[in-house]
Amino acid sequence: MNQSDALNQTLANQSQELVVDPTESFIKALLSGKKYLIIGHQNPDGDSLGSSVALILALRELGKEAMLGVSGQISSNLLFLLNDFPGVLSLPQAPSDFSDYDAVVLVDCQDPGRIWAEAPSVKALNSIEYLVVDHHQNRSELYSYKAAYVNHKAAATAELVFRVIKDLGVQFSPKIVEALLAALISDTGSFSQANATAESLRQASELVALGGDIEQINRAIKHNWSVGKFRLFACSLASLTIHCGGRVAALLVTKKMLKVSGGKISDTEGLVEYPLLIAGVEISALFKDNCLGQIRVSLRSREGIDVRTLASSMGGGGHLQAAAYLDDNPSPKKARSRFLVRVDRYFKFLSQAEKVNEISFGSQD
Ligand SMILES: [Mn+2]
Repeated sequence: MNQSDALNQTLANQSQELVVDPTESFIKALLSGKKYLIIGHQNPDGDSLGSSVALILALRELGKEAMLGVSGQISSNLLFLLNDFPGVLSLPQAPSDFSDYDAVVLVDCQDPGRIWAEAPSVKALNSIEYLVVDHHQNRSELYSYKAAYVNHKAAATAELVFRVIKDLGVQFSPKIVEALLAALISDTGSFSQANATAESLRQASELVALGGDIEQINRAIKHNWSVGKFRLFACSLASLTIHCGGRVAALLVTKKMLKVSGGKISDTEGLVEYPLLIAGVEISALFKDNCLGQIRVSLRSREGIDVRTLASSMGGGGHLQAAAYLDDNPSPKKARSRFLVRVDRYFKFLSQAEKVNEISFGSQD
C-alpha cells in the first residue's frame, strides 16, 4: 500500500468509527426524561464543572429541567461559570431519595465514591441507575450505571459533552461555548499537555470560531486567585522535598497550612503541577489532608512516566500522567513516607522491566 492509499484507509476507518456513534444509547437514556440532576465529582474542577454546566444548558435548551448538584467546594476561579446560572444545589450528602429526578448524570467520574465519601450517600446513588459521561479509565463492571459515554482517550469530559450536545441538536450558545472551552482549557493546561488531542484542538477551534475567548477564559481561570489561595500555595511550596535522586518531588498540605493561610482545600487545584517545573523531576506528588481523616494523594508525571499504575497499586486511579488515591494515614507526612517506599520499588521495577521487557507491578502493601 502506498502512502496515499494508507492515508485514505486511515480516513475511511475514522469515518467508519464516526458512523457507529458511541453516544447513541447514552443520548437515548438522556432524552427519556423531563427532570435531571447533573453531578460532577467532589470539589469539581474546571472540566467537571464546565462540562456539567454545558450539558445542563443544552438540556434546558430542549425544554427540560436540569439542576446542578455540587459536592464539596468550587474553587473561586471557576465561579464565573455559575454567573447567571440558576438551579445549583449544594449536596454535601446524597439526597435521601432521587425519585424527584428522571435521570441522574455523573459528569467526569463514574464512581459514586468520587462524589461523596460517606457510605450511605454512595449506597443511595448505587441504588439507582444513573448515567455517566467521563474520560477516566475505570473498571466499569464495578458500577451500576444504566448508560455511559466513556472514552479515556478524550482530553477532557468536555470533549465528549461537545459531541453529546451536537447529537442533541442544540446550538452552542455563548454560555455553552464558554463552559466547554473553560473545561478543555482546564484539563489540557491550556492545550499545552500531552493529553491535548487533535479532536480537542479541533473542537477548540470551532468554539473560538463561535466567539469563545481563550485569553479571557485563561485569565478568569488562572489569574483570579484569592489571597488565601496564594498564601496556601506559598506554605505548601515551602514544604517541598526532593527524593529518588531528584526524580520525585513532594509537597504537603496540612490542616495547619489551611488554617494559617486562610485557603481552602479546593484552592489546591493546580498546586501539584508546580514541582514539574524543576529540571529532572519526573513525578510530582501532593499529600493533602482532606480534613476527613484521610490524605488525598495527587500525582503528576512527565510524559513517559505512568503514574496511573502507581496510583492503582494504592487503590486509586486516573490517567497516565495525572492520577490520585486516598491514603488512610492520619498525616500527610506519613502518607508521603509510605508513597516513597512504593515509588522507590516502582522505579526499581521499571528499570528491571526495561531489562526483561516484562510488566507486572506488585499489589498494594
Ligand atoms: Mn476531566
